[in-house]
This record gives sequence, C-alpha cells and structure tokens, in this order.
Amino acid sequence: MDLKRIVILSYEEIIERIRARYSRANKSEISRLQTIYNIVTSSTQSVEELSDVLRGLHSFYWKLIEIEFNRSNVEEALRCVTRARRLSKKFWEKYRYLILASTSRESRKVLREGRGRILSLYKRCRRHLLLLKNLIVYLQRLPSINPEEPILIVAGPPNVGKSTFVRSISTGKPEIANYPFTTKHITVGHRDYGRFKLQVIDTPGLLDRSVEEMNIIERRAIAALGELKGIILFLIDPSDQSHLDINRQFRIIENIVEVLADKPLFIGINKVDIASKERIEEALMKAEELKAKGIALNIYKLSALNREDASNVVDDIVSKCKL
Ligand SMILES: Nc1nc2c(ncn2[C@@H]2O[C@H](COP(=O)(O)OP(=O)(O)OP(=O)(O)O)[C@@H](O)[C@H]2O)c(=O)[nH]1
Ligand SMILES: [Mg+2]
Repeated sequence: MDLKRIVILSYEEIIERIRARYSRANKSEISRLQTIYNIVTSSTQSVEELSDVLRGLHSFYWKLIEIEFNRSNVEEALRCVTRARRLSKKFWEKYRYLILASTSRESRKVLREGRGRILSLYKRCRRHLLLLKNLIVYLQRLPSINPEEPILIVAGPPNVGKSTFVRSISTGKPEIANYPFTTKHITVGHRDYGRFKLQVIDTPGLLDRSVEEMNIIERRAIAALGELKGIILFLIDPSDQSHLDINRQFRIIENIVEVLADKPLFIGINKVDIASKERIEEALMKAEELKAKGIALNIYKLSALNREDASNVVDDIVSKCKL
C-alpha cells in the first residue's frame, strides 16, 4: 500500500491554511470563496485514496485498525468527510452564483454566508478529520507484511525470548530486555531462502487468560495469529526467569487453539542453557502431550541466544512445512 502521499489535515490546520492565504491578498469575493473551497477540497482530497487503500486492506491490518481505532468510527469518519466534500462543492457553486448575481454591497454578506456554510461542514467533522489523520500516520508506521508469502509467527508468553529468536534468525531487530511486555507491537524481519524470503513476525507476549480478557497489547499478537496464514512457533521458558509456571505457559496454547484454527504449530522449549533438567523435562512432557493430540507438529529444545541453535529450528520448520 502506498500511503506516503496520503495526507489529511485536521480542522484546525485547514482553518490555519485558509487564514494564511486569506490575509495575503486583496481579492474579490468570488476569489475569496474559491480560495476557501480550494483549500478544504485539497486538504481532504486524500480521503478518497484512503478509502481505496482501506477497501483493499488485508484482514490482518483491519484487525489492528479495529483494536486501535474501532472500525465503525473509521467508517463514520470517512462518511462525514466525504459528505462535507460533496456538499461544499454544492455550496461553492451556489454561492458563486449568488455573489455574481448580487450588488457589490450585498456580495460581502453572501460571501460570509457561503464561507460559514462550507466551514461548518468541516467543523462538524472535526474529530473525524483528526481520527483519519491519526489513522494515516498509524498505517504508515505498520510493518509491511505480504500475506501471500511464507510467514513464521513467533509467539508465546512474555519474556520467553521471542524477540531474541527473531533477532537471531532474521533481519529483524526487535528490542530485547529482561522484563515482560518489552515488545508492544508487531514487527517483522526476513530470512532469505533464495527461492523465497521467510517473513518472521515477532509478537507481544500473551498471558494465560481468555482472548476476550486480553489487553490491547496481547490483542495485537492475536491479530497476527488469527488473521495471517502463517506457521507458528510457540516458545516456552522453563527457566527461573519465567513469570508463569510451565502449566500456565501451556494453558495459553489451549486458550488460543481456536484462534490458531488449523495453522501448523511448533513448540520451542527455549533457554535450555540456563533451565534445570527437571523443568526442561516437565516442559517436554507437556509439549509431547500436545504433539500426541495432533496440536503440535514438532518440539525443539533450544537457546535463542545461540544463532546456530535458532537457525536449525527455523530451517527444520521450513523443511517440515515444505516451503
Ligand atoms: N539464557 C538465555 N536467555 C535468553 C534466551 N532467550 C532470551 N533470553 C533472555 O530473556 C530475556 C527476554 O528476552 P526477549 O527476547 O526480550 O523476550 P520476549 O519473549 O521477546 O519478551 P516480551 O517482548 O517482553 O514478550 C532477555 O534478557 C534475553 O536476553 C536464551 O535462550 N537463553
Ligand atoms: Mg519481545
């Protein structure tokens, strides 16, 4: 999507622009009204392009928009601005005619009325214009993901090493820190396999609660897990660094099984360099249960800090999924 050229001004910015242009010239009433009409039109022109972009947007991006902005608010905003554009054209045509038909004394009054009617259309859209302006900035910052190309989604509880894994095996450079919810947004890195580029998606951590109870940060991860046709690597942390015990970490998988639908799921028992043997065994047993039930396709023991380890995992997943 090409959003770089799309700009929508807020109501205040539109007024500011009109003021700057208005004070410059000693113009006739007609050209003053034309200036106003031209400015409101050009400042909101992108609303049509934005509508086109939104119409073609993949459901993953729509899910994210829903989380941040609420879909009906976006649709209402588009309707409001589109209506203002349509009606301001009518008013411009009407008042241009009225100015032409009036005496020079009347024409000032007619101009004032025409300007008032055009501007009040946009004033009514004040909060909608702001929403669309923010939406464009938000869309411009979203990672570019091609839903048709292979995707590996790295998910799991907070602080288990998801970002470390993504950094180890791809061009992605997500922030890493030893506390939960370091990652707050979806990011993407790439891993080149020659015949294709694997898109590796880092997601925010999930807690063991129902999807309905999840906060906005977790729901961003759910948007990726639910809407992208990807392979999932779910990481588990059996070390003492984990904030959730092993049972609770595995419960997350049960909670999101429906979201995952039939996507291939792999389990990575991470941080084996610092976890105790007993806890690794405990995690392995849990993972084996999921494998026996056909929920997980394969299980890996790894340390995401070790690039070779992490690379072997992703290469095996790619070959098992015949990408
Ligand atoms: N010893 C060891 N530490 C690891 C390993 N993987 C990650 N860590 C450490 O675990 C901490 C959390 O790593 P992150 O990669 O930020 O974890 P995350 O899952 O992305 O965390 P959130 O984004 O907060 O959900 C960091 O201090 C990492 O250095 C590992 O395999 N071994
Ligand atoms: Mg992270």
